[in-house]
Amino acid sequence: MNDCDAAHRFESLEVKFEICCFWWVQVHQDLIYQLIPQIYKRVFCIKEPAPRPVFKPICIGLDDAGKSTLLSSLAGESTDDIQPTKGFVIKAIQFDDCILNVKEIGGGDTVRPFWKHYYQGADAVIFVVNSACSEDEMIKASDALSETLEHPALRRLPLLVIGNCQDLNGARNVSQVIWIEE
Ligand SMILES: Nc1nc2c(ncn2[C@@H]2O[C@H](COP(=O)(O)OP(=O)(O)OP(=O)(O)O)[C@@H](O)[C@H]2O)c(=O)[nH]1
Ligand SMILES: [Mg+2]
Repeated sequence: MNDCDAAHRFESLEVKFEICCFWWVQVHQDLIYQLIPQIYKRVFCIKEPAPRPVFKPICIGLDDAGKSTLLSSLAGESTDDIQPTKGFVIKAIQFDDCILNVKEIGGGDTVRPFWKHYYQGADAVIFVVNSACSEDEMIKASDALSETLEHPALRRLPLLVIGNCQDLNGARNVSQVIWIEE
């Protein structure tokens, strides 16, 4: 074999090798895409964050209690253009040690009769009350909460009552908002 033949043979082997590599990359594309981030993390010693538990509380309260405003600010979102909640919305709130997927249910007179349809799957109850509201509104809120807690799906769940609107004149303090009977 002369030099010219050897060079030609070498070139055709090189082409075959490239075709093989190209074919291998095509076939194993998905595997490569999965491996690249893992290799990157190994090389730069990036640890996977520990999985955080996810909780699914419901958030209820009369309309205008400030549920959407509160949840949006906890989620780091703007509170500039919040509209009354029709039906329900789910808001994901990330904490260092857990994630809350909070289901906020609108508190208007026309929505409240339907609250019970949204209780399934809840693992806690957050009740928001406007702590500066009138005495009549406070009684209405108390009645709504008592009725809600009688539902079998919620009876044994942890309860958090939030006295919102503490910046307003006449806002009640914690002991004035706690009216729940044992
Ligand atoms: N001053 C004051 N106003 C608030 C506060 N929280 C909410 N608001 C105002 O109260 C109004 C009603 O707030 P929303 O967050 O829509 O109330 P909501 O409980 O979600 O009402 P629904 O969705 O209709 O049940 C808005 O105009 C808010 O800006 C607060 O802490 N202080
Ligand atoms: Mg709302």
